[in-house]
Amino acid sequence: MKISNLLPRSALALLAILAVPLCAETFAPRATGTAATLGDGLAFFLPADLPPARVPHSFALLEPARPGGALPAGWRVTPQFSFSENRTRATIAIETGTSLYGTGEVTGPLQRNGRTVTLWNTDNFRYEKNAGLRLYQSHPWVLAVRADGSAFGVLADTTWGTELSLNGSIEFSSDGPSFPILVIDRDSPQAVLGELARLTGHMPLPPLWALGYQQCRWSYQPAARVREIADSFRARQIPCDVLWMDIDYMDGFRVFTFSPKEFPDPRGLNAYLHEHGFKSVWMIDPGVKADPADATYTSGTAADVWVHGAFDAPYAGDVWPGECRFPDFTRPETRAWWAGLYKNFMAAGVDGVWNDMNEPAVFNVPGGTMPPHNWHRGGGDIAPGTHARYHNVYGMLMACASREGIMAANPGKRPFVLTRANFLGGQRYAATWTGDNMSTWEHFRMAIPMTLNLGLSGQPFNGPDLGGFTGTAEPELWGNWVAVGAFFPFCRAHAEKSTPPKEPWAFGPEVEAVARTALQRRYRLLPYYYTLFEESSRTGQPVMRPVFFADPKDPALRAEDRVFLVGDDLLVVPKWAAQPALPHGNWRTVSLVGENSTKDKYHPDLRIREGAIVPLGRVIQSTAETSLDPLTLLVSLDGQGRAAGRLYEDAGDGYGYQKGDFLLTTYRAVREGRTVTVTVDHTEGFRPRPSRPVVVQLVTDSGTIEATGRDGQPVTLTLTP
Ligand code: NBV
Repeated sequence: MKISNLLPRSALALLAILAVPLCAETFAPRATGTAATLGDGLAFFLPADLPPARVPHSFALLEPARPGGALPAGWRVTPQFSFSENRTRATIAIETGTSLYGTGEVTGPLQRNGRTVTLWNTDNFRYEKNAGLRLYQSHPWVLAVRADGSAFGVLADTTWGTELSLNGSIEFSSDGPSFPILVIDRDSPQAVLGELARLTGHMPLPPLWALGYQQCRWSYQPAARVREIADSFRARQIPCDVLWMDIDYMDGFRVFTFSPKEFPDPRGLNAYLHEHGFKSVWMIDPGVKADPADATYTSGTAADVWVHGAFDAPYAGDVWPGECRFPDFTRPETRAWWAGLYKNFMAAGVDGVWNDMNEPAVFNVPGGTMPPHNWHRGGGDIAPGTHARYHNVYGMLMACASREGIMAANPGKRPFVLTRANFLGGQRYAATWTGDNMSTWEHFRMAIPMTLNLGLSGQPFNGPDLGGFTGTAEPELWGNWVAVGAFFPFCRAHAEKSTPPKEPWAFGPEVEAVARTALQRRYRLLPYYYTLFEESSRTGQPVMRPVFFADPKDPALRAEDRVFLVGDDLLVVPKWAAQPALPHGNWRTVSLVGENSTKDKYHPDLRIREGAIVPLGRVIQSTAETSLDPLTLLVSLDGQGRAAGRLYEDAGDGYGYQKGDFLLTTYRAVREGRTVTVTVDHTEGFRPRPSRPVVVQLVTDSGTIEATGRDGQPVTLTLTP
């Protein structure tokens, strides 16, 4: 019999917490025990005290690492393991001129050199705790771009609380036991991210509606207010796809219930929203009210699903509903139980789910989360362990179970989950937003590098609370934020309970018009965004990209974090970005809905790369409408008179695309003499090409030339001499 079977779990928890201090030494280098290749440009390292057979389950990696033979000669990136001050460390040297990125959800600039963050998922209202150096998610991951533009990535495969310091080197210093280091070495940052996604999983293709504009508030209540908001969007002709239901729709904050007073007929509300071209997303928190009259609580108790505290009893902590129990998502049985709860819930016509407070946040306790010695029972590949060990993956496992449940409830539809807490690899299960930011210029500007760094950490589908969650948004700020925020991958405005209204029309006619134009720009670009999301779901490339992606060898672009790229072909230059570092080449300004961004005070300048073709749709009010009639192709020729670009289309939802029901068209433009011809170069997928008109808009240095034709047939334009 194992000794662990003889000890009570609470004693085991204590031992686990003490394990590191018990073997405390002052600084002690640890020999590397394993340094092996995992494939081309991929290496795996373990300190000597962690034999391969004892490597714990990886939450980040899709497959356990299988170390192969010796590292190739000339391998450049090798960690040094050490132990000091009761912390296990791995340190990786960097060459001069190396720029560091990633590190997950972080405040501060895009370039992370000289920064330290704490990887410990934290409910961090206004980013005030710990000066914003720990937030809701943890990504033990750094992307390093060398002076020559080649790049490597370092992944520390530990779920324990970790300090990640980038002061002259890359150092992971963990509260927990020794951990593996994985290194990806490639000739570009894009190739490193491609490999990261291969190892940790790709973002699954979301439904098209999730790319539209989304309006949220804590909370729109009662149901009649939600209808009013929906009606206002349509009456004012401001495009919007999704309305969000925050916690107040619940009955006394009991998850999986609807307030009988304020939301007596959720099915009716959802039907109304659907009739008007909206989808709805509803919040579900992890804390389950300890209420013997509540079905979730009684079924959870009967199924023995809760995280344990002292004396092997379910842990009790306070959140919105008062005293709560917390599902132990490390247990497969708990995840199955949780997933099952979504069947009835989704049957009310719910389209998407929002998992909040899943760090997990607990009120009125030190640290704002459950105690580190709480006990998770695990199961399957997951060993039993303390909360200190599993804290950082609590939200990820919850999102995973939610996703499973939604998929089982609606097997024909693509799931949409938004989660606040997550972990490296969590893009497999959910999109994310950057939590409780403020309606300030500082937070608005910071949202750009935050979104970029999450994208450089494997999570393409993310964005901030547009307009700022807490505080009063001045009209000029909200207008600027929606004008730039319209280009973020996840595009949702939100507002804290006590704040003045933050809908697009709440700031007067000028800002309302700004919002309309900004969102019309996004909606015209949706075919391009959808093409990028599909690409990202296969390649792991971010949707919103830092400008240095245009030329990783150019040192001048490395720190630029006001301007950003959407895909490779569009550059977004905010009004307030003074003397931005821009990539070389002729990036021509485009106007999508008649805006003049060079003169306008709000709208960022939108520029197209020379050599690009960007597909556009019509202005629509939601993705329930058909957008590609006509299809517009925005063409900007390079110096050789050539351009190319792609358009991905499918049913917008469901899984037909996995069986070939999609159409991926590569369009090409060629200039010969004064004639420019745009043709379909090649296609993939079995979806028939819709019979539709096509408008070609050739953007030149002296204006735009337009020609029309039928999609699939050559369209020619004549350049004026
Ligand atoms: O559910 C209420 C809020 C929500 O609106 C917000 O987006 C989350 O980040 N939630 C946090 C709980 C209360 C925050 C003060």
